[in-house]
Amino acid sequence: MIKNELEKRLNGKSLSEAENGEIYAALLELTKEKLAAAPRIAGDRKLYYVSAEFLVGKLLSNNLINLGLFDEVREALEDAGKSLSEIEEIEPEPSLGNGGLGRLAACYLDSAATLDLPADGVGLLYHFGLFRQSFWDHKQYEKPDRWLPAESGPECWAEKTDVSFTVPFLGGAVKSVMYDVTVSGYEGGTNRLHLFDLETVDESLVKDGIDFDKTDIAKNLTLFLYPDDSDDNGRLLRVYQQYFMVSNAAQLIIKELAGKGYALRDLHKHAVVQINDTHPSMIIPELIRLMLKDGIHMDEAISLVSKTCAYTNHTILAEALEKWPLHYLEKAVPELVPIIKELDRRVRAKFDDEKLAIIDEHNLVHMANMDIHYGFSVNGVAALHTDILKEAELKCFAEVYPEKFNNKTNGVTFRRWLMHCDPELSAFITRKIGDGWKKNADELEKLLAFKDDPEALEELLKIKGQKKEQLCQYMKERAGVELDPESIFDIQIKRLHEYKRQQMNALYIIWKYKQIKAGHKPARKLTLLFGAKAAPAYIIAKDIIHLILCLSDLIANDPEVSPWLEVRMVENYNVTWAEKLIPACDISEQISLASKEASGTGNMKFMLNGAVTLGTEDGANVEIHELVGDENICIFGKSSEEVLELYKEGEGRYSPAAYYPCDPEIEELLDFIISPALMRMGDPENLGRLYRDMSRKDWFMALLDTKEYIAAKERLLSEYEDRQAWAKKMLVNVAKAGFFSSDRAIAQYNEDVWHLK
Ligand code: KOT
Repeated sequence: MIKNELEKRLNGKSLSEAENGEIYAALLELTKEKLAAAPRIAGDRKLYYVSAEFLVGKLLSNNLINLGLFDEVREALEDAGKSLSEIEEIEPEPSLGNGGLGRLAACYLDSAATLDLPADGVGLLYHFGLFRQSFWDHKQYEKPDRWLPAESGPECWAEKTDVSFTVPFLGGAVKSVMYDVTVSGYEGGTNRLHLFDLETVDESLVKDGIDFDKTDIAKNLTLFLYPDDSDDNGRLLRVYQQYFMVSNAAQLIIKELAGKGYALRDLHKHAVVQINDTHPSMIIPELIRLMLKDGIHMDEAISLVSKTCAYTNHTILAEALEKWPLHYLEKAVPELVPIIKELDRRVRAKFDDEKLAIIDEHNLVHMANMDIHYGFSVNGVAALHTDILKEAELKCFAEVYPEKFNNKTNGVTFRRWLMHCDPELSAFITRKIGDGWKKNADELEKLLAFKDDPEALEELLKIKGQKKEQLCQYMKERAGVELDPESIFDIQIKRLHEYKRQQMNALYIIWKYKQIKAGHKPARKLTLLFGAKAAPAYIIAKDIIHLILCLSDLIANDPEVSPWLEVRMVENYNVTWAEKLIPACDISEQISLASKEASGTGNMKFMLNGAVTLGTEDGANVEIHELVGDENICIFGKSSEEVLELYKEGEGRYSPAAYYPCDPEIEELLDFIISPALMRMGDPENLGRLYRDMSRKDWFMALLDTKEYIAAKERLLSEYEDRQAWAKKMLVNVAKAGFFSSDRAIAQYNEDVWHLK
């Protein structure tokens, strides 16, 4: 009995007497014990998923679900007058990731364990995760987010091990400490997430805000996730971090290989390394270095490592493609430089094409190029993205290595993103089609049998209503705002970036505001919800937040408009917020400039929870569109081919001048940004800068699709009023979401790339 097991850990108190904090500590201890008792997944060949980010989110419920204990625990707590969801609030969220790339890594660990594949994650134990965001005076402020337990407080999921490595550092060496987080599979065994920390980190370097002394690297190496890379110290620190991560990973891999009694020469038979974008790319020269030290010759070392490493590309954004000045590497990783130079020399000897070089004529080291030459697999993260890699960005590489390129469309774990965040919808699905879908997501298609069943559709609408009510409650407690659950919930949650075009959504808000002011009242109130953090040094992104917060306030204080329109941006958007927002969503905003969003994974989570996508033909939206058909998604905007054309030099090149000031409708919207009403409320510097940027530069072409976007959104809003027809769209979206299970994605990686079992 769970109740007894918990009370054993409550120092004589009963469940009903205990405080939530005590119950949380007891649950953590009990869950850890159960995890320790679960079988460790083993096999002759193992995957190491190396990533600078693992955005795991809270783990208590996730682990309880995977252990099959969730319902029992929830009921035992309920009987004692306690609520599991309130207890969950106590758990800190480890924000060890920025967004999609880190969250994907977490979903993949969950699925690998579920599919019984031996696959461990390797990353860094940042003492401070992504900054904590707050709003004041319509602006973002950043504070450090320390997630590790206090000396006296309850433990956390990461446990110190006695594994430690020596990493070369500034002519000397530093020592690492490995922490392990147990990763549970759904009703399965366990793998590990290994997070490396530096022995000598000094948290007191962090004073006020997120700034810190970046010079003493032996004391600050693992202090922060992605330190500010806007200055040289920050960028150099990033190289040190990456090297510390991959040196530990390489040493761990070699140690485990030896532990199993295999020779280093057999590395590629027993280990495969997935390089999660280029942050871990230095694992290639580091593995080669360790092999050379062990007496293996360069030719063979290169060949062995090339058969072990596979690379995933997550973006084509030029500014995100890592190119390190050689002199940085000479300073931070001098022992790798001769190896990287040798790798480049071999490329140059083989191919007469500057574009294929690793070290370019400006002495910049192209990390992705090294991965492609010296890895055996290169994959994009959605069909369109992989096509763009093959046909544009990495065309010259695809021509010389066609066999290396493959697509692996992203996926998300349905345990967290359906079973946990929407138990009501999960129960509905199980009532209708049984629970086979939990192990085989394709079975969700069986729901299509209920497409014309008015009762089932009615139930679905009711569940959405419940989730909206729950969100309203949460918003009231958290943010003190009262939303109208009868209104349409239109949600855009993702990092703030110009290519994701939150600014285009803001132009819609201006348009709608003006419509209402002009007396065109909508059929129903519309609630627009945003969640987004802007990188601390990303000025325009912060200006866009400023605009949205000003609009939010303007509208809330206008009695003519506020009954029909509400705009809210949640503070400190994170995984926990996503779990509350996604199930309550009616309209999922996926409006990136076509070709720019490699895949997106929020789009999948929304679809799975019965939201209808309003989106461009970008990333995985393309695949969502193909699956659900025109009827069940709202697509608008220019295609990726058209956009890529518009970026080319010459006559057809994009310019916002084509829309501003010559299109009076667009002109009116942009001018509103610097209107007296808004300038009084906000900061003229921020608003002015954003206005100038959008009207003169508009690098991510928001104006290109604005009118089509407004028309598409209005169409979708009117479709919402036919509730039966809308429920049918919801049902088709849920039914077709099976493809986006990370179980499918991981099975494909295993089949095509890893060959683990
Ligand atoms: C960040 C820095 C350098 C290189 C890549 C990134 C990156 C890419 N961070 N997040 N991404 C996102 O990855 C997701 C998972 O594949 C995608 O769904 C999303 O479209 C990327 O933007």
